[in-house]
Amino acid sequence: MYGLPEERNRSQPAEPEDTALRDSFEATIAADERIEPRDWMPDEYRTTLVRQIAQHAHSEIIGMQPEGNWITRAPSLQRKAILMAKVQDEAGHGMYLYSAAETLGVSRDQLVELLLAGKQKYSSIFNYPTLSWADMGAIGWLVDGAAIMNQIPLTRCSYGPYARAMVRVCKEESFHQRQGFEILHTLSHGTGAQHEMAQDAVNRWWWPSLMMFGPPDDESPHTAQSMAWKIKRFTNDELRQRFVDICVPQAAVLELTLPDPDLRLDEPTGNYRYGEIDWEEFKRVLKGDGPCNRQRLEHRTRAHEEGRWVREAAAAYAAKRARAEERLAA
Ligand code: BYC
Repeated sequence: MYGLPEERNRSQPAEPEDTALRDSFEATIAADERIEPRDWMPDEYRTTLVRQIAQHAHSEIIGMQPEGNWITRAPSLQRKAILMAKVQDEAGHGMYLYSAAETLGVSRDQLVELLLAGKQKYSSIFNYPTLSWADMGAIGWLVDGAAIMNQIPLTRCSYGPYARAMVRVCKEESFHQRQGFEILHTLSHGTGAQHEMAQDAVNRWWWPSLMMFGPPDDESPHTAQSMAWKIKRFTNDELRQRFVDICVPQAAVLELTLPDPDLRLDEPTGNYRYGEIDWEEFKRVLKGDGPCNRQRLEHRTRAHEEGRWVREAAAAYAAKRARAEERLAA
């Protein structure tokens, strides 16, 4: 569907400063049209997209672990089937995203290597443990809810393949968010112990969910340029605020409390003001020192090694079929 990186590199000018190409790129962005893989783009635009899309893809794949942990312990067959489907969806999202990144001239293998070497990030949220079944509800409601808030604007991202991948991802995330809400609703309206379990999960996932949106705007090195390129449509703080505003009434329906004594409605703006986020914790998790960082990467590395024979067998089979087709065509 898309040009191979080698092909595209040949068609690109040796001099990226070529003003006509740069002007055409800027005009496309200004007109709110899409940049496509064969179009000329500044190196920094390409690098930013690879960084963000790769981090996003890795998050989907590493994000399978906290929930995968509960598949064998789901409280009913129906819950188990739903959770399995959700975790499989995350794998699918990872695949669309690696494919979108490949249109920028990097291979999935390269990106996976960078992840396993600790040279590319994945979302901070997946470095927290899932301690009870209620965590499946809190992840769906809060983590998938935050993900949708961040990803819906990405369907309007200036880079075509990323924007298109986001359309389907968002539809599936929306189902994930509702299933999480439903799990929490069932628990919070169940026995006293179940209500307590739901509240405990929300207490643990609330603050890390707010961190998912990234550092505050005045400490976010990439936001200004990504907004100018229309990769990001809203800043980290804008999306975080929208998320808080949506969650407050939903928490009331769930009959659960958000663990923030400073949360209050600011009448003039209609926004909920929230307390101080522990940015030191966020930085620690990003540096690899969160509760589950080591475990997540070790698990991913092991799964990658154990899956090597499958990748080799699939490649050998594809080569064999290609040879057979060549023979038939000759
Ligand atoms: N965690 O200048 P900033 C899901 C990094 S998965 C880790 O604001 P940017 C799901 C950032 O990369 C959904 N790192 O950056 C799956 C940058 O790093 P560098 C995951 C973070 O890119 C399974 C540095 O901090 N969603 O839904 O403008 C089960 C400075 O930040 C985080 C996405 O990936 C973080 N939370 O904005 C359930 C969305 N925040 O420069 C659910 C796509 C920031 O050192 N990504 N950093 O490399 C984005 O929208 C943007 O990249 C961000 C950050 C808003 C996250």
